[in-house]
Amino acid sequence: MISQRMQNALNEQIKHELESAYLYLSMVAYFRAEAFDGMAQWMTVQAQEEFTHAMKLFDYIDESDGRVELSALAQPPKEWTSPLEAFQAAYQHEQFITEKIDDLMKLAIEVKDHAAQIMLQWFVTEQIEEESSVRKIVNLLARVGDSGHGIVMIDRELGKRIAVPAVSKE
Ligand code: OFO
Repeated sequence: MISQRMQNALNEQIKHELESAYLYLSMVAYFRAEAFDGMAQWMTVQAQEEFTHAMKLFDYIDESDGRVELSALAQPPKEWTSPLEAFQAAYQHEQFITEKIDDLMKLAIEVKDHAAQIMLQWFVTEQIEEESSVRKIVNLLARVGDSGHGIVMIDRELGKRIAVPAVSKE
């Protein structure tokens, strides 16, 4: 059975993952309003992925004989001054999430919860990819600037991202 401390910390992470989804959905609304439909598509898939992260933790707590508790979500920002600023904010957010995952892993080690350590390993690896994919977009946007042909090409490219199947519980 999961310890109370680990359960509380994982419930807190469910909130962070849902807030990630919420933040990225707010970016979808911003990109659509600015007619960057490709970026909106990319962020839609990102938000969907964040929901699967939350559900992975949800299922884990449930299967470990714990109790999921949901908290109120913070309202995300609504406006950014440019696509670059939005993706920079997404990158900073992913760095924040990586810190949270690292804290969870430290706790799992401290309380000798081997099952949680194995489950969290997936998130440790995932965060490398999460940071990397957003960082690459930030770098591209910084290179082309906020207008002109370059940003149209990036928007078109990002629009090719398609949803991946939900993360398996196995
Ligand atoms: Fe973006 O990885 Fe979850 O939050």
